[in-house]
Amino acid sequence: MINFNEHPHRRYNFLTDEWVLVSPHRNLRPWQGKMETGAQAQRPGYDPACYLCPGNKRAHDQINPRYSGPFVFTNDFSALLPDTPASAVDEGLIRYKGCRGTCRVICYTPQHDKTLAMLPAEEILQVIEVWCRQWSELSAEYAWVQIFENKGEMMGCSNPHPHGQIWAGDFIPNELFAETASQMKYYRTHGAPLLLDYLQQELRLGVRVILENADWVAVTPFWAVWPYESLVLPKRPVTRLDLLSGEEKSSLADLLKNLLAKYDNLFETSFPYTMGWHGAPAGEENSCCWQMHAHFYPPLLRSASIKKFMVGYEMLAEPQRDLTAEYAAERLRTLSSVHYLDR
Ligand code: H2U
Ligand code: ZN
Repeated sequence: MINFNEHPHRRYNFLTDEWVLVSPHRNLRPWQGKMETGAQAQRPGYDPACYLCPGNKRAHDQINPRYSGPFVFTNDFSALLPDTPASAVDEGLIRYKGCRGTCRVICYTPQHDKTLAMLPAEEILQVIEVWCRQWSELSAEYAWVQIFENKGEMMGCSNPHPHGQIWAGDFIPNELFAETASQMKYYRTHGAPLLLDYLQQELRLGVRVILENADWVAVTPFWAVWPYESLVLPKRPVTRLDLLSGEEKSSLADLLKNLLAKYDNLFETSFPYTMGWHGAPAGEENSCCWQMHAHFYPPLLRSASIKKFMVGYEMLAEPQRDLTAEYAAERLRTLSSVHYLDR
């Protein structure tokens, strides 16, 4: 076997059936320049100009209630609408379908100056409970519910008030289609969920495990694309978010608290990322092949300001990374899980 840390190689992503190019020799040169930390402007606990703060006005003259826990509302600029008429065209190589759906915004807390990483585990648990309820409610009507968060300006987040989004639609998006196909194919030949077998292998090897507790594991996937990417999985077979037990929701809050603190501690900055949940689509017949999970895709590479650009080769050929997944996992594993602002 080649030395992963010295030679360019390609790794296979079993979940999406794609390859990623790893060029670790590009990273062997010593760290140059200082490690910048991300000095961030102090935000007030309440911002009268913030459209997500309690009691404030949003677009279209909607007024937020004076909420005290997580607060969900229908996105005033939804990308999907519930009343789109059914229509489809299939003319030669021109094909389209009308689609229906809805988009919601979830404010995690009324406190404008917090992030999920800075909330106590009990308040992260309230967010998890809302995710589960929203998933159940919207799954009753729509084929796919995507819960996600874009965090930080670097990831295109439009407002620092801690919030995420929920989009539900009457179709299965590409990423889910690929994950379902791979898990189904694996289940048919091995009779076990792909991600549970993968998890067992990672727990045996240990090198890519970032942290774990009684119910959950966070790993840097072997096939990671983003520098400090992670995959969060329950240890027990669970196909969908709304099938988690009360205990699993609490232990998830603890795991997220620790993982997010490690992320913030890495460059002593409020770590940007896109994160989101995947699980068996509602009404999916062969859902036993599915293992629910969260993906964290953070863009930072070397410091609070230097990000990995997914550009030339990545856009035109295939994703490429410099840090090995093992290196990234080890750095995160050895970092404190006490948030640097709480020390
Ligand atoms: P992002 O920061 O991830 O873009 O999420 C903010 C969402 O809030 C965004 O989708 C919505 C935007 O459409 N929004 C409202 O629904 N009402 C507003 O008054 C402003 C922004
Ligand atoms: Zn606010």
